[in-house]
Amino acid sequence: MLTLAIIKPDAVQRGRAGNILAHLESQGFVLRAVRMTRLTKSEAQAFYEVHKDRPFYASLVEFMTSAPCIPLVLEREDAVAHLRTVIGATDPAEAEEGTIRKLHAESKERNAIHASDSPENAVREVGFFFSEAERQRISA
Ligand code: FUP
Repeated sequence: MLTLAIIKPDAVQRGRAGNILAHLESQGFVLRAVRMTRLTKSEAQAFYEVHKDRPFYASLVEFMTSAPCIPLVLEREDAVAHLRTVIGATDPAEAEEGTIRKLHAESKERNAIHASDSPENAVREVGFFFSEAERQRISA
């Protein structure tokens, strides 16, 4: 099973990307695709559209467009649920010890990593960042 993660701009800028990739691999995730991209405002707005009426939306979009991020496709048994456990709670103050957000996040907004929250969203989010040709390569 596949899921989508994003190493967010805060973690890239603080030099945590390699550490986070190693953490993911140590938890049994196999890296199937990687990009580095700087989201445009309209891309960030579209990616987080589900939150468009929330008070934090504009700030979240500004943060996600502030520097490059690293979208990843990861494979593992029960990948979506397992990755949510490995990243920890949205707010690092509430995240379990040893989770990626506990180890690397600065705040609820600058929280180091995104992970798809359902199998349906994993499909949507892999499609958001990776082309049809790349998805065919991944599943070949
Ligand atoms: P998560 O699935 O854990 O990334 O969390 P949500 O889908 O609830 O939120 C998406 C992103 O919005 C979070 F990663 C960070 C941001 N956010 C805030 O900045 N403030 C909040 O109060 C809640 C979320």
